[in-house]
Amino acid sequence: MADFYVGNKEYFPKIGKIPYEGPESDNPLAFKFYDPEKKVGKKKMKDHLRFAVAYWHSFCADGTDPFGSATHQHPWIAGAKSPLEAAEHKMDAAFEFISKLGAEFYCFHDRDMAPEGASPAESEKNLVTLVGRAKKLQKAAGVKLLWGTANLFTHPRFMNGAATNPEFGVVALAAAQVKAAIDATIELGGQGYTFWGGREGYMSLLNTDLKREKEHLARFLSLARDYARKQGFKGVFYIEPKPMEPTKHQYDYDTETVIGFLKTNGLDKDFRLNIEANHAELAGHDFVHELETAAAAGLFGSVDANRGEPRNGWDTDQFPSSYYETAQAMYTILNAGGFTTGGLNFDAKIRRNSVDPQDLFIAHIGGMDAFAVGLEIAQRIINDGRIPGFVKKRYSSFGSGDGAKFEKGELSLEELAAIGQSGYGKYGLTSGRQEYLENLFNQYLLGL
Ligand code: XUL
Ligand code: CO
Repeated sequence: MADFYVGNKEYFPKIGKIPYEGPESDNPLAFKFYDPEKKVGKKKMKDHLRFAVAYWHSFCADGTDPFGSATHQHPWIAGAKSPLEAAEHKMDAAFEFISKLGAEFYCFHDRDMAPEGASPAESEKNLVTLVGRAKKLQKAAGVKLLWGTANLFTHPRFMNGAATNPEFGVVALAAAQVKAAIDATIELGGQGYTFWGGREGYMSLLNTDLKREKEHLARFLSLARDYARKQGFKGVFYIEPKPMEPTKHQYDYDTETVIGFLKTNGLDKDFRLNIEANHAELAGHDFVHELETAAAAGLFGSVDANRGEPRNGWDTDQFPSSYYETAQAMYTILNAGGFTTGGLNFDAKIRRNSVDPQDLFIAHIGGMDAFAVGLEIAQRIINDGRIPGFVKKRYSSFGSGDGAKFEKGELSLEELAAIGQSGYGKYGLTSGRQEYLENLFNQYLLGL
């Protein structure tokens, strides 16, 4: 990828293309571990990891929190004569950033890219205008769209939900927005389309018909799928589970809940899971639990890479930094066959008080390095074979004989019971060796 910026303005003038300098480097604006061309197993690092930059956190969020106003002074906002022009400047800055960082993908919501107009038609026109610009910039910068989505949660009209809104008119307006966002995603060659159910849930059951709302959600997703397929969309649809925030209870609570919902409604052929680390934590799960659960159902798709703050009960969306967590995640992802259409999207934001222009680069560099380390550790575990070998051996009694018959459904409960009685006293006290495996994992973590 070339050093790249458009127009007559460079928005990050003091920063060039981020190089790989290796673990000994003390340059904060260099990768220490992410070496895109390096082969790990059968693929290059960049093809394993498929990094994406999130348009909303990196170019729209301004550090505002419930207690304070904006702290991030985005240079691309100053001097624009209209919201549309501001959106164009923001897009130029976005592609300059993504290109200099060397991420291959990005993700966006319709409203991140183009401002809402005075009518649905005007909003769509704005989006089409910006999509035209994005198409050119994607090509020039060698950047691709991982997935697109519609923001169905910011505007006041969605305060009671979008597809699950009790008013039909709002559901229909949400459809207008999703239709335009699907068109935009197709136009930009998006490999996926994501549904995060921001306000698809409830605040109180006293005013909610839960059964009806869930049926409406299923209907809405089916219609969106049918429309996109009719338009020739070949990519994957993702549902991104989150248990709460902004609603008290969100219908896409966690991976297991979403799997049940997709299968109940015949959506499991087209939809997969986009799993976010911080959302897993809010649901009371480990990130890797959610990944493993999706993989076990054959529905693992993509990742929103970030981390929470274990002592907070909300979505802090911090950049991932724990090698332990990235190694666990990459081990599950590699075992699931790796990414196909999905990737690692940094749904993460720099802190409110990270106000230097280079902070955005440093945050992404750290996140990319953390996953590169995780990938290498995961590959080491697979190559060495002791952990996967242990798990295989642990279940070996199902590999042949009566155990294999049981798995194939060839034993009745009576037969199973008779086998159990004849083996009484022989089985059950085999060590799970968790501490040994944890020690091994720590050795791999240090490259030993
Ligand atoms: C919100 C969240 C969203 C989705 C896209 O918690 O994760 O940014 O990723 O709508
Ligand atoms: Co997300």
